[in-house]
Order: sequence, then structure tokens, then C-alpha cells
Amino acid sequence: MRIDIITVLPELLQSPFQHSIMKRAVDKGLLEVNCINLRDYADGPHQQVDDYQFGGGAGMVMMVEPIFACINHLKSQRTYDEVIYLTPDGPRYDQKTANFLSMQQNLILLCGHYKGVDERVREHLITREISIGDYVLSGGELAAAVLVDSIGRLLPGVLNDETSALFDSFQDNLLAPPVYTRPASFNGWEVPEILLSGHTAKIEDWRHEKALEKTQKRRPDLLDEN
Ligand code: 6GU
Repeated sequence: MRIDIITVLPELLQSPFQHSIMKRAVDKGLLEVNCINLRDYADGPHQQVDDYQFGGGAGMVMMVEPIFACINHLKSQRTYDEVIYLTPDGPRYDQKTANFLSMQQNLILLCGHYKGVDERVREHLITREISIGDYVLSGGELAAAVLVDSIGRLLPGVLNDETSALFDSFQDNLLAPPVYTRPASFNGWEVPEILLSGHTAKIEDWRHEKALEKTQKRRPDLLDEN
């Protein structure tokens, strides 16, 4: 899968994909992340990408021309399944959307900044809008990193059996059960007996029960889905 990220702050997106599971996905050739500096597509001596809003009001707006030029240039090289705009007023991101996006070949992510983009970008160039939650970030870059991470780990071959995404919280609308490692006893704090029993079927039952308990307590809304 290839993900092209259009941003005015490409430096902000250098590190996130150079570690751990994302690094493995990139090194294995399963994921290609390409950051494009929007300013490279802007004209004039100042390579301006934003301007005052018509009608007045505080805050700059990202201009349509550089975004159009950039997206067109990308589209001339390959076909894109989705052109996604990261914006706090988009539909909220969830695991279902991550699963869907992980099955695509080529994605463009456009990171918003300032007051956002000229509405004509959203009307004519964007196929999907995404917010990562009900709070405001300074720009879409960190949201783009969240998308790439959540999508990248779902690509076949990125995770091994033990770390399989199938066991993740949310994949079955359940939060993950508690986990423990050595020592079995610390400070008088004990690991639940059942986990030391070697009884695989009973352990699976216990985990499911704990996952249900936790979900009921913390996120009962998840149990209403499906
Ligand atoms: Cl995608 N962008 C910004 N700027 N803020 C956000 C967001 C996105 N999602 C939640 N807050």
C-alpha cells in the first residue's frame, strides 16, 4: 500500500514511521509513506499556500491552487482509491474505517492547517473526511500519523501471529483483557491463578469474561454496536 501525505510541515512526519511496527512494514515493502511539501506546488516568490478569508474573519485559509496542482500531479502517476482530508469537523475515525482503508492500494492524506482549506477543495477534490476525535489539533499531521499507524499494522504480513491485529481492542468491539508477565508474585500483588494453570481453554474463557466485564464498565456503547 502507498500513502501520500500532503503537508506544509513534512518535517513533523519524518520520525513516526521509522520505528517499531511501522518501520517493519516499510522495510518489508508492505507500506510506502511519501510526504509531499505542499509549498513545492505553490507559485510566486513566497510560495504562498494560505490567504485571508473572503468575507473577513480571523485566520488564514489554505488556497485551492497549490492543493489542486499537488493532487493532480499525484493522480497523473497512479490511481488513488481515496483522497482524504484530515479535519476536526469530519466524521470520527474508528477501527471499522481503519479496516476498510487497509484494503486500499493508494491513498492521499491532506493535512489541514490554519482555518482549514478552501471549501472548493472539499467539494471537488476530497473523497472522504476524517477527524480522529473530539478535540482540536494544530494541524492534520498528527492525525495523519495516527491513520498511517492504525492502517499499516493491519496490512497482511506486518504483524506476526502473536501480535496479530485480530487480538486488538476494538477488533471485536471488546476492550482487551488484562495481561501479566513475570514475576507471578510481586510485593504481595498476585497474578490471577488461572493464568498460571496451563489450562488453555479455561484461560480463553477467563480472558473473554474479563474483556466483557471491562467493556461493560468502561465502554458499554461498544456492546450496542453490530
Ligand atoms: Cl484530523 N485535524 C485537526 N486539526 N484536529 C483534529 C483532527 C484532525 N481530529 C481531531 N482533531
